[in-house]
Amino acid sequence: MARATAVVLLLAALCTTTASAAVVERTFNVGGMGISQLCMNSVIYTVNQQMPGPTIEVTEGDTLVVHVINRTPYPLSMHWHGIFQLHSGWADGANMITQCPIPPSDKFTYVFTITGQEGTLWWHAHASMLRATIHGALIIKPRSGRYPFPTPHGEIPILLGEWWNRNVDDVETDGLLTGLGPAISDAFTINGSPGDLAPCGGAGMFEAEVEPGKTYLLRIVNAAVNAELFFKIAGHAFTVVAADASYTNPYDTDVVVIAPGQTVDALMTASAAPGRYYMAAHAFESKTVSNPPPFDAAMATAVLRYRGVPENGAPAAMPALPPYTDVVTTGRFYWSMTGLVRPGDPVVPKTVDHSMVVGFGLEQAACAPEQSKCQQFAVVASMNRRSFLFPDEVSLLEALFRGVPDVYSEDFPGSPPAAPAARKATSVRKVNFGDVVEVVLQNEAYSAALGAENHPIHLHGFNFFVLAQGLGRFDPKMKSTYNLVNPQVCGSCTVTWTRTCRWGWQWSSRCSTDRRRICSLLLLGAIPSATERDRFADDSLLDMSMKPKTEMSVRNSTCDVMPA
Ligand SMILES: [Cu+2]
Repeated sequence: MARATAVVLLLAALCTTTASAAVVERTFNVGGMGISQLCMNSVIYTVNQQMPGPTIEVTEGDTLVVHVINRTPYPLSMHWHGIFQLHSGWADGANMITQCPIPPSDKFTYVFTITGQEGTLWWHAHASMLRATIHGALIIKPRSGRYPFPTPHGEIPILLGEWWNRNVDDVETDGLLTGLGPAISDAFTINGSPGDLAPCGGAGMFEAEVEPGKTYLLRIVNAAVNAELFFKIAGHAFTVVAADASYTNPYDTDVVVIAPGQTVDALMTASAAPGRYYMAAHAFESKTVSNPPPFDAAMATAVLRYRGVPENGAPAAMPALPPYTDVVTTGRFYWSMTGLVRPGDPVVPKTVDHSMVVGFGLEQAACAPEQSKCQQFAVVASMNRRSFLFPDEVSLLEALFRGVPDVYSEDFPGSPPAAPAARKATSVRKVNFGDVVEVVLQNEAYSAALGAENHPIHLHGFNFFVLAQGLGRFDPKMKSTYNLVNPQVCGSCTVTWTRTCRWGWQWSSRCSTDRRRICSLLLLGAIPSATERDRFADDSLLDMSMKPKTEMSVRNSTCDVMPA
């Protein structure tokens, strides 16, 4: 009896320190904003006239309600990158995958609960390249109020971005017409500003103030569209503690390598002599060809200033960023990470229901008739020789739940076929709710001229365990080296060459480098069995799609407006 009482008291104590779940409601007005950047006046599209857009901060377990009002000329959706979307697949915000895009002058309300995730994620527009300027951080605090590391004195969000001097939708359209993908960007940005070293300085610069001796949590997001980036701060080192809102074992480094879509949480102690220190980011270029195409060699800068040091004080020290092609530093960073396993955390599934090998890469294809600026060939990305074709009348999720025929085919190959070239298809792999899928991701060089390059692979709505990775071709003997104990958990992992991943069930996996969007997407449809569909029948999953909501625009099963 005494023991039972003690347990009850302990539970009561825990309850008093744990805030109850809240509903966090925000309104996103997506529209034009004038900006002066790189000595040019342009109109870009942003949320609430901010770039980066507003940071959303929630506590694990909260429900987030975001009203998105589209005042741009483009159909778009808003994606909550890395959120599990448990029972709320309709709110994932991937246009034509989980919803029709929100037409211009229309609105849509996203509702979802954030369960079992802590750390840094982000949100972005999901249509054309609009996410270059329509994005922001999504920070999930632990409900207990405690981190698995010493509580930092403060937090510094660092959103790394990519900037074009042209309308980014035009850049994307041009990339489709030439078949070569979008033109390279004109600058990189840190929290929206290229910094004072950009051409025609004075373009603005982010500055963070720190107190000597205090430790800060940097929440770093790569919101660039295409570029993998190195990030450093002069005179300071980091301890990585999380990536993609999954805790890692502490990893000490003085450089962060981060691919589009990824996030890294890193502790940094202000232990240098009081002064002003540059933060800097530039591209990591992974292409293996001897004559690589041009890339954006710009460097973005920001400043870390110690409290009491004048803003225009002594010159800030500059960090030595790794060379653009430094594969050694990149490999060390990506391959050193292991997952922090705490009691109650998901463990690596020991049995596998589906084993797949997915070969992916870029190849040359004939110019399509509509590619009016295409000269010799078009670049196509594929997974198992399937190049994803977006449906144009109904989203995949709606087709699944309404049983709309002929929207997709359930024939995505489980291993690379002998086909000599990629073919366009809306091809999915059917798995059941609760199935465990193991995938060997094999980076391929299909074309000598295009070679191979790193590709970040992102699972919408799901994380995966990274069991092994290496250079060259996957060897089944590697299975004996799988890390089944504390593998890194990723939502957006970079595949340098091969990686083996294992996860529960999921909607889709795609390259999150938008340049390849022309291109490739493997869709693994999580198709619930009849019983599971019954289980879902009364919850918000169906509710969001099928039933009119007064504040939500509701369309019939045909998407009226396609993204450009
Ligand atoms: Cu995502």
